[in-house]
This record gives sequence, structure tokens and C-alpha cells, in this order.
Amino acid sequence: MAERTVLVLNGPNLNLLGTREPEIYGHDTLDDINARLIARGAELGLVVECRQTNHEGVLVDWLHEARARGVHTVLLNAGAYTHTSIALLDAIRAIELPVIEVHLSDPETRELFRHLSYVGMAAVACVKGLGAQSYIVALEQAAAL
Ligand code: CA2
Repeated sequence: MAERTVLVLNGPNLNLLGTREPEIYGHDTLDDINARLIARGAELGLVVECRQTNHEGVLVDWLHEARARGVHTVLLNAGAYTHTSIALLDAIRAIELPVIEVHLSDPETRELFRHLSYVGMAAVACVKGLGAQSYIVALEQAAAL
């Protein structure tokens, strides 16, 4: 069977994971999470590629690249851009690939401004509130697509 690649995209400030606000985001660093995703992906027969940027347009570019490369699924934790970015909504709609929205916390139990998700308007699923495990559950959902 052809190799299936899952692209894991992380947005602003997620490079700080494990260093601040562990009561909200846990103690794992992004490198820890990425290592677990790659290992679980290997068990599931998926190639997992992980990236992080603090820039909205870079996330848009990476979504376009996912389409051009024929990536199987995108896992997207767009950080705060989740709640603001019509550009990301448009990009997810444009690429016509399954995008699974991921969050460490559950934004709907937090401040009102986190309740709206533009990413969620186009994503095929959302996994949230499980800490680092949210990414693993999302990867398992991707494997089933
Ligand atoms: O729960 C999530 O995964 C979020 O996407 C995290 C975003 C937040 O804006 C969303 O509402 C929910 C924030 C990421 C900030 O990451 C930090 C990590 C460590 C220390 C400070 C910020």
C-alpha cells in the first residue's frame, strides 16, 4: 500500500509547551508530543511529519503544500488563530483534504472568546481537552479515514 503521510501543524506559542502554564497545557514539550506521534504513527502505518510556526500565513502555506503533496490527513492545532482566522478556514476548505482540529485544553470551557472556532467550521473532526493525548486520539482517527 502507498505510504500515508499525516502532517501535524501547530500554531503560535505552542513551541512554549512544557515551560509555562502546565496547569492548562501539561508538562509535555512539543518535542515530547511529536516523538509520541511519530512512534504511534509507525504502529498505525502512517508517516507523521510535525511542524510549528508562530505565523498565520505559514500555516496557510503548509495547508496548500499538504494538498500539493497529496498528504493523507492534516492534524491542526492552530492555537489562538483557531478563534480568529478566516484565512485558515478558507485554506482548509480550499485544499479539500481531511483536517482534524486538535486542542490540548477544551476551549469551550474557557473564556468566551475561545468558544468560536473558524477551524472547526471546516474540520472533519475535533479532539480537545485530553492534553497531549488529544494529538494521539486525533492520529488514530486519521488512521481510520
Ligand atoms: O488548547 C489548545 O491546544 C489551544 O489551541 C492552545 C492555544 C489557545 O489559544 C487555544 O484557545 C487553545 C494557546 C497555545 C499557547 O501555548 C502555550 C503553551 C505554553 C505556555 C503558554 C502558551
